[in-house]
Amino acid sequence: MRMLLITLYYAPDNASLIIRIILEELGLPYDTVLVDRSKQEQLSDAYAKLNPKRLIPVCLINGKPVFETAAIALALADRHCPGQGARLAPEVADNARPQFLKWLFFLSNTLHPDLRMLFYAEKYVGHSTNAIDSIRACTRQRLYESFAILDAHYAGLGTDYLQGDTPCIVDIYIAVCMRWAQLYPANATEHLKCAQYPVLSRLLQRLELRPAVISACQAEGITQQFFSNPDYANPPEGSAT
Ligand SMILES: N[C@@H](CCC(=O)N[C@@H](CS)C(=O)NCC(=O)O)C(=O)O
Repeated sequence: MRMLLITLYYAPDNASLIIRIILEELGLPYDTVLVDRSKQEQLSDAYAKLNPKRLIPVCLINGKPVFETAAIALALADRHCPGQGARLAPEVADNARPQFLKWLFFLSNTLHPDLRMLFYAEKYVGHSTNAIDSIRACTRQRLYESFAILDAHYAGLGTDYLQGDTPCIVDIYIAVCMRWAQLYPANATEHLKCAQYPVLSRLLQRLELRPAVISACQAEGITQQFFSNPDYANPPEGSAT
């Protein structure tokens, strides 16, 4: 298969972390470009040429910008080479593919947008404290329900990972979302408690032992236990928010 030239535009502990873990798991060579959020570089005109919504991540794949985390994740996972790195998505003709896509789209269309509403409430309802508190309270309940749906689904699988004994991009996406839900927004009085989702907790604990996950998290200043008992990133460059 033709070689991919990959450049990941990232900020530490942002959605780009999902992509960095996937790249490490796939064993693909890649470059990174820091988008420094302390300087709001994601809002620059140069960045808008890569992603008109000015969101992180963007991944240049053979020189063309791809945005939307799930699209990047799937595009990369589908280019897996047998015998090299982990297989992170069932093949198109695999009977497991529809179920896999269902959960991937659930994450990108339902759970991840709810996280955004929690973290960036002011972008949805303006700056009134009451409105922010109110949307955060509703969104938190929806998120807890989504994690409970995932926990119940994984409980019925009989395997730690969605597809069996090895992880796929859905498992990785869930783990990073659960990490954030336990930490952000940093000034919130309430955060998700991992222990309330025992099956997902096991998934996170298993994932955080993987060398690819360790090297991706360490590169962004994220220390153990990355997902199951997380702490804020202390990155060597840039900032998470
Ligand atoms: N739908 C987008 C959401 C990405 C997203 O929310 N990125 C956050 C960082 S994790 C961001 O760019 N925040 C900066 C901002 O909203 O200005 C995706 O899946 O890639």
